[in-house]
Amino acid sequence: MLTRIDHIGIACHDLEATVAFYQETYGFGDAHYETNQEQGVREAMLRINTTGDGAASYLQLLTPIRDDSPVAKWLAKNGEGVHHIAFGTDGDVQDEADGIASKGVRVLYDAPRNGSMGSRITFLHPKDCHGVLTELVQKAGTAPQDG
Ligand code: MC0
Repeated sequence: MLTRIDHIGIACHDLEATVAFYQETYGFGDAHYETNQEQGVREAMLRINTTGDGAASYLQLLTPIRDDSPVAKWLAKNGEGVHHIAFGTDGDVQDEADGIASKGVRVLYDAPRNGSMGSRITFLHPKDCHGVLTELVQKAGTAPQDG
């Protein structure tokens, strides 16, 4: 089941300046920084709130580390702004993706990949989701291999 907005992904050119904007303007706390080579991004996670399933909701600020990454391509076309929304699962992310695929939505990965803070993630095609690139997230510690 999808239980939360896990994060909203925001593409930006200057990660540090964008983090500073969110901290200074809204008072959000320390950022968790990470580089995801596979996705071609450096990112900062700003926690907004904890959620009823023991997880949390975040803003995810993303800047590309390669010109051929999805975020670089998207930034070149659209400029800075909201890039995707991510829903959190309370169970296995592949099971969730399979259920959604059975409704005719294209799942972009055959198997979950590595996301922020040890999570397992997959994506749904924006053209099948009314123009919204949609990510599914299973937080760290809930996959069979984590137990
Ligand atoms: C592309 N499109 C989007 C979009 N990206 N629409 C809404 N939101 C987006 N973010 C639209 C384009 O405008 C275009 O529409 C059509 O989809 C095809 O896009 P494209 O530019 O030709 O690019 P493709 O087809 O090569 O790739 C699009 C696709 C790709 C969504 C398949 O970006 C992808 O695989 N994304 C998933 C991975 C990802 O985004 N990673 C970055 C975040 P028109 O109408 O012009 O044809 S990594 C992350 O978030 C991790 C670290 C985490 O959360 O832990």
